[in-house]
Amino acid sequence: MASGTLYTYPENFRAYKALIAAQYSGAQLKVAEDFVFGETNKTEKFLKKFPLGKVPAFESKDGKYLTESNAIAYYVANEQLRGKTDEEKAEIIQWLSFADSEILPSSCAWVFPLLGIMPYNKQTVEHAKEDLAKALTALNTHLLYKTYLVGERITLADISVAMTLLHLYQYVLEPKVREPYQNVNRWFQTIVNQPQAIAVLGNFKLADKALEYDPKKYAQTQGGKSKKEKEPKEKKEHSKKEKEQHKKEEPAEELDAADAALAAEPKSSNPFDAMPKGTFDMDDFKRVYSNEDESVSVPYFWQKFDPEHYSIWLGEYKYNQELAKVFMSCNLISGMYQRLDKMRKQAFGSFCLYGTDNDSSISGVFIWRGQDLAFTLSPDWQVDYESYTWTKLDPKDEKTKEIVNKYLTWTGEDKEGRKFNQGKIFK
Ligand SMILES: N[C@@H](CCC(=O)N[C@@H](CS)C(=O)NCC(=O)O)C(=O)O
Repeated sequence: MASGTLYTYPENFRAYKALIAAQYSGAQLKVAEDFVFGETNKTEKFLKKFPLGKVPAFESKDGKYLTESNAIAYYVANEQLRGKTDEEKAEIIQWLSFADSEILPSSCAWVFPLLGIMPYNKQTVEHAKEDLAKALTALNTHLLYKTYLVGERITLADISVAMTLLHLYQYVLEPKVREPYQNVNRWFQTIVNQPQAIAVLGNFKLADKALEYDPKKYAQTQGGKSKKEKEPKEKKEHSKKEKEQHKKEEPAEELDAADAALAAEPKSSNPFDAMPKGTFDMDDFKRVYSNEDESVSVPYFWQKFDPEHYSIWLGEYKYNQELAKVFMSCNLISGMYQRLDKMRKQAFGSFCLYGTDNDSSISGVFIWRGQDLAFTLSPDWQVDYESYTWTKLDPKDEKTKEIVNKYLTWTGEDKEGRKFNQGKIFK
């Protein structure tokens, strides 16, 4: 009988496959106690055994190494779980592949933005929901007259598919959304309520209400990092323990899914390109602003600004009372700038932090081509904008001049009289 050590972080749905399989087979599967995700799996010792540094990873008692959650689950399973006939075995492989290719990418694309570990993109999420509806409908039809996916007893097919659906049932498949999939719901509950599954998962609770997208969550977890930077990010509200693990590093599969989802987005041209150019030369102004003193660049801006083709917007952060450390607030600004990267060519911004730790505010101005709120032009630009109040300023109004000049020169105070602390330029 298989016995050995499983390396994983807590509550990893992939590791659950092997842990549940071991409950059926009686395999001695010990979870490595001192494993720290993002540290242990990056050590030379670990990489020597498992070159990709991914988990779950398995080390047998007699020194054999195995990766890939499905393979580990197979190894620790018994005959019942692996299927008895060639036909059953083939069907089980079919369902394992179905879970990995028809469910997992869409589940990640839907759930991860809600957990704040991937940017929200309406199109991508809608696409994922459509794909999942197809997969769940197929599954529902298959389960119409069947208790289990393959044969008459639980197999690895049930365990793997159910574990791949875990996040969906946990976070988004609220009663109304799961209603069309009654057979899948019944089957899923049968699987997660088996004593062998309860021993691993505890009592699993289906979502009462779908998680809602919170733009602040992603903005705060990302700080100044770009979408594709593979650096530690905080994850979600699972359990405290898991949160600690995830603070150390984001699972690559999540990043891979994030990248896959991003790659699936249609490549759109820059929405500013379709707008008339006007006479204001953004690059020229940026050059002057960077190289000259503000006593030169600010008058230069007003002299050159073309109000017919460009607009000025005041942005005021809505959640100032939640701002804590100054450096974290500055991260919010630079994070927003990074996520707006594609706007750079036709936009300029200056945002400032006023006040000190635990008593501060963020506000600033953007100037861009066109007369509308630019963030609505591209789903890529919508991560942060709902966290701010945006007011279009009238370029002819003297008050606008005062406001813009304050942000261009990084002087003055906020509405509550907090002093200027730091500023960041978007150019
Ligand atoms: N296909 C693999 C995926 C494993 C995987 O992506 N694991 C993630 C965590 S769930 C990981 O260890 N990432 C760490 C890294 O890439 O550095 C499986 O099913 O086991």
